[in-house]
Amino acid sequence: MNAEQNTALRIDGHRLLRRIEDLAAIGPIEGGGSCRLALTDEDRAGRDLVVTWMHDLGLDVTIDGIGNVVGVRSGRTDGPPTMTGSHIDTVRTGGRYDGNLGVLAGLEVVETLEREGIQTEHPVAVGFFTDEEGARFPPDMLGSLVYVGGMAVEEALDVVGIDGTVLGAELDRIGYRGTSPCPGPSPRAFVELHVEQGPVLEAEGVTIGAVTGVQGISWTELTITGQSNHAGTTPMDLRHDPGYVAAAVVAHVRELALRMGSRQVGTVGRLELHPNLVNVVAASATMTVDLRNTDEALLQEAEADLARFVADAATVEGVTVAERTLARFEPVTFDDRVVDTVAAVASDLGHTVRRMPSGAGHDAQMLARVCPTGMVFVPSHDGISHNPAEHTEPDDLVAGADVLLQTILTLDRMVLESDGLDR
Ligand code: HGY
Ligand code: MN
Ligand code: MN
Repeated sequence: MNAEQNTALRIDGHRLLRRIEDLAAIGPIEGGGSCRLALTDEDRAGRDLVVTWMHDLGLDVTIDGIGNVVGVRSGRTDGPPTMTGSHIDTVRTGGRYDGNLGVLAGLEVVETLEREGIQTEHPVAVGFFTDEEGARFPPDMLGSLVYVGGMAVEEALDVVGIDGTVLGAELDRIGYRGTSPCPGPSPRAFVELHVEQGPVLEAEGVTIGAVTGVQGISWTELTITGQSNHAGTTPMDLRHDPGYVAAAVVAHVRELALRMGSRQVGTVGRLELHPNLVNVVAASATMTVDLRNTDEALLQEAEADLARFVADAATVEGVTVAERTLARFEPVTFDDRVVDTVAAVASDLGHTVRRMPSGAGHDAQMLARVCPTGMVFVPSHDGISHNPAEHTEPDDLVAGADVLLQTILTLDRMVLESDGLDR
């Protein structure tokens, strides 16, 4: 089949939608979403299902030392593959498309090439990375960060989760500590399909996002320690109340983000008091602050502002604060050749398309460290995600997968840096 005939190729939308349903049925939660926190039994079951599909497609499946799973379809030549993929772990209140769409659309790409008997010039790889969400074991994008050599696998295996478990032990428990080396082999190019998880595409009536990059991410855990005391007998001027400081930090994060404006966002997603009882002034408060900005200097400014506020509030209340960085990634810009290809393919397929940055973190931002990388977005209804109500129209899901297919075929015909290198 020649390149022109290839452009007529389309994925099997019904099979894609069916597989999304099949995967969503693992770890189901009320409202139609899924809970498959990284390295839980539900994550294992999801992994087992996708690995079965990979084997059914005849892919050469490898599992590395942090549990990343990659299936490779051979090309006419050997060497680094054109790679796609994403993640299948979810947050506790996950939707059915976040991550899953990118992995299952990747399988669709392979199945379409198989169905049509197309041999690509280069191998094609489809992968899912461990613990992209970072909600149980921070940081987020942990598996892909290890894959590209941004974090030593030994360090990652020692990460302690929010539930007190150790990542390596949980990886062993679910049977997904593989033998393939970390870091993994760099692909020749990487492109990830993902739901936008924001309101822009739907609001503008655009079907495809050609993603230009990912904003910077800063996750900090604060452990505030005060003096536990009786709620009734302790005069207000004698209190050292970590709960009060935590509440002040929550209010300050909102005020800081609004004051900085532009693309600054700030979130306190986790807040736990101990002993968390109605008649006890808390002994301690543990909380997380998620700050993001597309501009690194502004993100640093937001971090410094937060640190000053926390220090001042702690001094006034007479409490101590221990700070721990859970994740810190600078903004990432994707490769113009991949971004341009996504935009051109989308237009050629007759879809409306706009370039845009990503508000959410993605495995692609890690792969961008080692190869030309880009992403394809499809609209999220009402911009909702990390919520079981997450929804994307079936036609948009299929459109995204067709753009992914044609982008991979276009990249396959391109000459890229790693082509022809003796590996
Ligand atoms: O945190 C994020 O943006 C991603 O969902 N892991
Ligand atoms: Mn995701
Ligand atoms: Mn997510």
